[in-house]
Amino acid sequence: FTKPVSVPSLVDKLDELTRAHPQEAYRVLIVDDESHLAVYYSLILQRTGMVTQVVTDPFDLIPVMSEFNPDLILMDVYMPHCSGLELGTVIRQQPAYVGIPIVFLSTETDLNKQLDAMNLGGGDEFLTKPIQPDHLIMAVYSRAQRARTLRSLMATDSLTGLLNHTTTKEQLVQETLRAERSQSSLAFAMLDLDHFKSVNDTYGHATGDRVIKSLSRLLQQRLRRTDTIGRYGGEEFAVILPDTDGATACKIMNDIRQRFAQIRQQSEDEEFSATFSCGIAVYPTFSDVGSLKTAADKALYRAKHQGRNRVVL
Ligand code: GH3
Ligand code: MG
Ligand code: MG
Ligand code: MG
Repeated sequence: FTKPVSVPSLVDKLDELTRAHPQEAYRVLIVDDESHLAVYYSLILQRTGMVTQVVTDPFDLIPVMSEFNPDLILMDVYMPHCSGLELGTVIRQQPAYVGIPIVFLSTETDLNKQLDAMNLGGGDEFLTKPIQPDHLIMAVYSRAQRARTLRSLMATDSLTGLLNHTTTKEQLVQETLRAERSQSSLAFAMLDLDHFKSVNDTYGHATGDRVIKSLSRLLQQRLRRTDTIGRYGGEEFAVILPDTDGATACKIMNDIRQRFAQIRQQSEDEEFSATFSCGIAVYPTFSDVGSLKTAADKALYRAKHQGRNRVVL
């Protein structure tokens, strides 16, 4: 550091940031066989508003990972039975964990061993004990922040900022499980812009893109925070409405359909309107993700067949 960081002010600043967005607090998994050290690091990070979990037995790591869902792993190198290097290798073998930063923290000062930890153990950084609290905070914070940003870029579609196809599908799996657990209903809607080929042919691809964005904005305005909106394909969207029955979902989507048809879309030299068709399927009428998707798709096909610009359940 050329400019020393003052710990109290850094802690206050980060704590303030997390207080404003508590659900966005970084989650740090601390792996160290010496529990007093693990607790010490944990307290330092918690003071900045981060959420931590301590693992002192390396064999607990993998089960805890899937439950805790960490943004970053802070890991000791020398532990009984299993080294941090071996654990790092195991973590990196799981596709879901490839992007999680691993920061090693050890008394090891031999550079070659440190490099091994990064090369073989999949580590992103090697810090040495004892560590200054401000150094620990910054190393963890900056890596967790970058990992979050990358993760959210990978989950979203660049034109609209909506969830992309893969993430929308994952979300449908999660929401269906949640509906099952809470014995509630869930509506899944598929939307497809009508005669979009001719919109592109008549007004150009850039205008077509603006129509896609206008539907994405309208969906974001009209739906609840707890609803999921995804760009499912080029001019196709998927919407997940938790705790919603078929009749309510139809009402909501019909309202959006009418509002969308009224938007004056702008091309270079004229105004026009665009419409979409929508097919809806409801859980538990269709009780697994596969049949929900097929049923929504079939309903969408019927909406197209019956003349477009309509919602079919
Ligand atoms: P239908 O009412 O039956 O859905 O007719 P359609 O013309 O919309 O049907 P189809 O699904 O065959 O065509 C979709 C068109 O949407 C084809 C493609 O050129 C256009 N499209 C797909 N993705 C994008 C995109 O990102 N931007 C633009 N501008 N056009 C897109
Ligand atoms: Mg140790
Ligand atoms: Mg289509
Ligand atoms: Mg279409």
